[in-house]
Amino acid sequence: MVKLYACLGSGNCFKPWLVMHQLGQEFNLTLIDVLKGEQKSPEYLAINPLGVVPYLEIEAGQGIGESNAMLWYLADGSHLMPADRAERAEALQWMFFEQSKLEPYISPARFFTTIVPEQREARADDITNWQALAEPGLFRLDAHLAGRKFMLASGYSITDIAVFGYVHVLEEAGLTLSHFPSVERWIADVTQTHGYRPLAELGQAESKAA
Ligand SMILES: N[C@@H](CCC(=O)N[C@@H](CS)C(=O)NCC(=O)O)C(=O)O
Repeated sequence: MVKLYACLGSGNCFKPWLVMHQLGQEFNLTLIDVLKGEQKSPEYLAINPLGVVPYLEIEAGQGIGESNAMLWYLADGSHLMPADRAERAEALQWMFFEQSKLEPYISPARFFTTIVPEQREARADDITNWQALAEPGLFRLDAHLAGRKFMLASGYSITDIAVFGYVHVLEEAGLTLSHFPSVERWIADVTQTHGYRPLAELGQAESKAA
């Protein structure tokens, strides 16, 4: 059985967790407390030398880093992977967009606004900067989603899940969802898809390996 190493509250960890729930795939979950630095422990570095989560162990000694690569692996051959060649390329396009134009700004703004609010004041200038850097990507995403239900024409896919991971919690980064009305409508549609589970449930029910 595959094993997901993840931390609570992370949009990146949420992505493979949600895909496995939506595909009905069994998995083990091991929680890593990044606030305590467990991702840099010798035990964890022996599993994932990059020292970050998420990490998907597919068998002993073999695993995948990078959340969007995990989605690609997990969805292979399923209804969450677009069947059309051009759409698979479009899926990758949006996954790279998510990791270059959205996640690098929404994630730290959210971290210092909501996850460690005691550091919010000290990082106020950085937060303002990250919010400003996130906005062009969010306006681009909003324009793409205007008039379409999901990211790809063929319907709900890992493309939506990759982008959803951090975009659906943008208000926790101090951004304003109503500025992006098509994104707001799309978020509501994603939460209605089969097997959807919210980020707050990550770590609530799964078996937790040591
Ligand atoms: N691009 C990577 C990002 C991985 C990442 O930076 N994970 C964060 C949590 S969301 C982490 O482990 N941070 C702790 C650290 O960098 O030490 C992905 O999509 O998986």
